[in-house]
Amino acid sequence: MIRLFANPDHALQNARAELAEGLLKPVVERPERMVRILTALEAARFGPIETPADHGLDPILALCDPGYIDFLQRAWALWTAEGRGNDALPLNWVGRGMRRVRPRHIDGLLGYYSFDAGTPITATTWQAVYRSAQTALSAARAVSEGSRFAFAGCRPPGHHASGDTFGGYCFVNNAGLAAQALRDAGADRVAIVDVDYHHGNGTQTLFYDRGDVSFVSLHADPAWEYPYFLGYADETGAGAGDGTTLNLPLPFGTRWDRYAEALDRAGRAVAAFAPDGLVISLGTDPHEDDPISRFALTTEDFGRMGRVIGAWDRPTCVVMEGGYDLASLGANVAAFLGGLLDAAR
Ligand code: Q9C
Ligand code: ZN
Repeated sequence: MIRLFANPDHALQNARAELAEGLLKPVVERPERMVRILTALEAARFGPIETPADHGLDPILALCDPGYIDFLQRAWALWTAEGRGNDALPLNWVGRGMRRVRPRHIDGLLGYYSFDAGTPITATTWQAVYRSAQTALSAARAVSEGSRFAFAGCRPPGHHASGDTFGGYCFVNNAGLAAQALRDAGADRVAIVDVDYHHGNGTQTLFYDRGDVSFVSLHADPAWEYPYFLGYADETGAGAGDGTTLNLPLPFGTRWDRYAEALDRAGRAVAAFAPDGLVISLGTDPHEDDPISRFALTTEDFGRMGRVIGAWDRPTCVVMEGGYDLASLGANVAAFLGGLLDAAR
């Protein structure tokens, strides 16, 4: 049995452009993505799509820097106070030799709290982000109340955001909120497995030194792919979290055979950690037709992925991350969830 939740305000994140390849290009993380996912889920008849409950700001503030959350809530007002009406993008960052101070001007704050120029803030971004977070919290609640599976149709996504940094179309780490919610509801250990094409740098950072939440990620080798500055195989955790991070970088062109081997390694790590709950950061951008990615999985492969992960046999909260090929996106998510359910029968 699976419960499904979707962000009713996802369309409020509807930005115009991101800086890419030296140009302002139309954003690829757009509302039509969630329309496609929900249409496919309805067609697959997994069950009703529920409106998430409001769990308030407290769980967000428990995982994130309050100064950062305050910035997200006020960024648009500070931006428009400069006489600007277009979407806000950062343009300046701390370089080597400079100081990691918190500036006062909005342009300084945007750089202080971000790591790329591809993640625009609009008038209604905070509302969309807040409700996306509530969607993940509601799915985690469903799992902790006994549902074997839950799906959080989060938009905007979250896995590139740490507790104080936005980037990669992400602002608040929805998967991290779900993992912490499972912990707070009584799970002693939670594993997060991230199958988005891009490394989940924000999630890794949030839990790097924690022994109670492990992070396992399959992604394109960051030596060649975004986010470039995290996600290498030698990052394995620190302090109490020593050995609880596992990065499995994969080359461009990766197909199911190679992916399945890495997923098997991920499964062995999860089994060894013996978690009481599992959070899956589901990106469908490993699909062969994804416009910004270079893996070669098919829709059928997402079904295989779901069956493998379902066989790990843990209460599982699936949190939506990336995936930008509108034609296959809905089918890929439905195939993955169908695979999970097949494995549990
Ligand atoms: N020309 C997620 O999948 N770089 N984020 C895109 C496109 C940023 C992806 C470059 C990719 C971020 C959640
Ligand atoms: Zn991605």
